[in-house]
Amino acid sequence: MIHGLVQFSYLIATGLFVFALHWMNTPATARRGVYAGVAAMVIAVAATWAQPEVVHHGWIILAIVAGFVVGVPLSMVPLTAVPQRTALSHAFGGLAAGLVGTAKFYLWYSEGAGNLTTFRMIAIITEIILGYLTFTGSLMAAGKLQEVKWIPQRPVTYPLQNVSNFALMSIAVAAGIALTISPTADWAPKLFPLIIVLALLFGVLLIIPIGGADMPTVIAILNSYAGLSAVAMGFVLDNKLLITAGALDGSSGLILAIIMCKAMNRSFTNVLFGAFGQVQQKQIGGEQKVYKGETIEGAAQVMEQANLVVIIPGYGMAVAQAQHKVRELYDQLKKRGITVKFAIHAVAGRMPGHMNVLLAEADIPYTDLLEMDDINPDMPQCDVALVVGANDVVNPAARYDKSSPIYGMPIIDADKARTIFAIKRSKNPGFAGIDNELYFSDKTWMLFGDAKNVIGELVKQLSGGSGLH
Ligand code: TAP
Repeated sequence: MIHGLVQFSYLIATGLFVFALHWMNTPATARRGVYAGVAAMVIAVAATWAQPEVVHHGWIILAIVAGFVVGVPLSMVPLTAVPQRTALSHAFGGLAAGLVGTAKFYLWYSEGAGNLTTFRMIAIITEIILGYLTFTGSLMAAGKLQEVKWIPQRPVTYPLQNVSNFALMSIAVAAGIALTISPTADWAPKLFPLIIVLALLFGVLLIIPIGGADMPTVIAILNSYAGLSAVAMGFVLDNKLLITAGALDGSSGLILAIIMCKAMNRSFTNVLFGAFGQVQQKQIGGEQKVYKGETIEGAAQVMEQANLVVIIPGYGMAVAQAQHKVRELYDQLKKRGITVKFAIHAVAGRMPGHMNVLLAEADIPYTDLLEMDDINPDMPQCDVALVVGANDVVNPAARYDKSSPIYGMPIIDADKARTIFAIKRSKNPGFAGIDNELYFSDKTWMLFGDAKNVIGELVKQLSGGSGLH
């Protein structure tokens, strides 16, 4: 009876996980998606706990308390730190899978022959290799994104790097095969830790040659590794929910990584082995180019005359938390009958959907958020392109400069607009570490300053000057 109820609850939880992912497809239903995911997780934990095989209730309570102690502060990080927060979650997931696989191996080994079947051994080896490498790989990724001092941000490369990494992994897999063939041999418990150490090491070495700008993509790839290790854990523990939830996690991570790679025109191999971001900063044309500044009054006047204003947000809008001021600017322009659209690049900011989340928070209608392919054809008719803390995603070098680290990445055609106003605080480059010639164009005028302040000033100018307030 209880077994049937547990399985039924697992079915409900699986259904809710599927719907949670589906609802997260669009901002309009994303919140519902989060609630569905939370409900599914609560059902999953409760149903697992209700199983009669569970004898150590104290340990479960302790684990739940520990989860809260770590999880609640983690949930409070600013939006800009969500990628590294996500990486930490994957690290915990990977570690859990690795520890469960380790515990199960030694338990079954001690219980004698017959327990360690070939099927179970394959599942355990897959689980620990993926679990432990996800653990250290995700910690490294989180550290890089958090700009932890002792972890280099730029890719670290050395001769024969890929070959030695591959050799390391091959040794781990070979040891795993040996263990699968002779799981009850005397040497088996001694060989097992070698696989763990190699997987832990591989996680670190896998991330070292990858630059900071590729970290969000790598995190999505690690997401899929964590999912796959959960699938293997499901087979080890004979838990169907872990298998389905792990498969959903693994495939969604993979799909996300593919979407990001496409948006940057990069291949998986390029992300994992391309040492992106290693190219040294290059001066445009060798000569000193100058930026043209514009006053708030001047910029406001030009905007007032426009028919179409396209706002292009980037990472700087997130840093400045300027989305609410952007909303006020949007309102001011709309009041004047000006068409205002937002051009959303798939990898603007530091995580997928970063701009959408911020603009949705400021209640900007979804219908005015246009993806790159939908807005680019309109850019030549755009009177004003307002770049709000975006840099790499509007850098025209991506179109033609083969030596540029962002070469081939599709960009928002801000440079095709009649006038461009660009808001940023300094002359510093964007995440890829390169200059942006858009800022030196004849049609571009810089509005230096923090995005929230500059847009606030623009709003003041428009609301005061027009007599609308
Ligand atoms: P970035 O190229 O990183 O440029 C952001 C700009 O914002 C900087 O030039 C910075 O200049 C400015 N800024 C920072 N704080 C600001 C503030 N408070 N007020 C005003 N401006 C501020 O951003 P992007 O154009 O959004 O491009 C995203 C980058 O991340 C791309 O290289 C992309 O490939 C990479 N990436 C993103 C993702 C995802 S999923 N989003 C995934 C992988 C890689 P100042 O310092 O001068 O202010």
